[in-house]
Amino acid sequence: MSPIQNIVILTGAGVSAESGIDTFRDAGGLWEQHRVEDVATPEAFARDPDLVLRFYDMRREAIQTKEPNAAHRALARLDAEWPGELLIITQNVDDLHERAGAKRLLHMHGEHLNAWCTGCDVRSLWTGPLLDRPACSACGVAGHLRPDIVWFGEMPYRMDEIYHALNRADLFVSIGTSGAVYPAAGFVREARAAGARTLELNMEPSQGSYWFDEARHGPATALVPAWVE
Ligand code: BJW
Repeated sequence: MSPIQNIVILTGAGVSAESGIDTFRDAGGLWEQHRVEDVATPEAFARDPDLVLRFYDMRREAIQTKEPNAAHRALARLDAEWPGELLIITQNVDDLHERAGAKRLLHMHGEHLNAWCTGCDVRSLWTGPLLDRPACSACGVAGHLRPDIVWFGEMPYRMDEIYHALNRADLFVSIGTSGAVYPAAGFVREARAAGARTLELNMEPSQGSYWFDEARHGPATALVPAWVE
């Protein structure tokens, strides 16, 4: 087997669970408390913007009280020390990877701490509430800001970069994701087809566990540091 040089890591809500951020599909997760179609689609936002903005204002406020955990820190250490190519693709919209120090990081489903002005198409840092329809800091016009989150039916970000990295990967590692949401759920097959070894680190077998060469099950704060060492 040739030595590993290029690593692609996909992370999901399970990596932030032990920081106190709810996952989506676990018992007690966000989708048990809210109907996806009420809060995470462009149609929901068009139908009831107040409901959607209130949901995201609440989550934006909550993540600012959370801290990175041992899994985020281990990945940041790997990022700092790995001499080859490495890309952390996160589906998470929190900022815990970057607060732990990760640099080679890409948010494919957007970021809680960004607002997107659909008037001028500028995305900017936004830590306060959006419900009171503030003005965009770029164009100054009020009423066009929405959470910079990729909702169902919308195109995830930076897909060209992602597929480029997957096609160069020698090792693909999926951490804390259920494998229920596409296109992320298909990355393991893409990387495999390009010849990568594939590893899953998750609390339980994911929906796509069949596609992994190896799977380790347990909490991310134990599995990820142990894998990185
Ligand atoms: C632990 C742990 C611990 C717990 N330690 N582990 C039919 C077939 C195929 C596709 C489709 C279809 N119909 C529609 C689609 C497309 C759709 C889709 O996939 N739907 C499925 C539901 C079927 N996808 C889209 O619409 C996407 N866009 C798209 O496809 O565009 C077209 C396109 C085509 C081709 C190429 C490119 C584009 C957009 C998807 C947007 C997803 N957005 C969300 C919501 C954001 C809003 C918000 O944050 O409020 O993103 S959905 C939600 O799910 C969020 C997450 O990023 C995403 C993934 O969830 P994740 O991270 O896996 O969390 P969970 O909760 O599911 O799993 C957690 C896991 O962790 C579990 O396994 C636990 O066991 C584990 N865990 N604690 C380790 N301590």
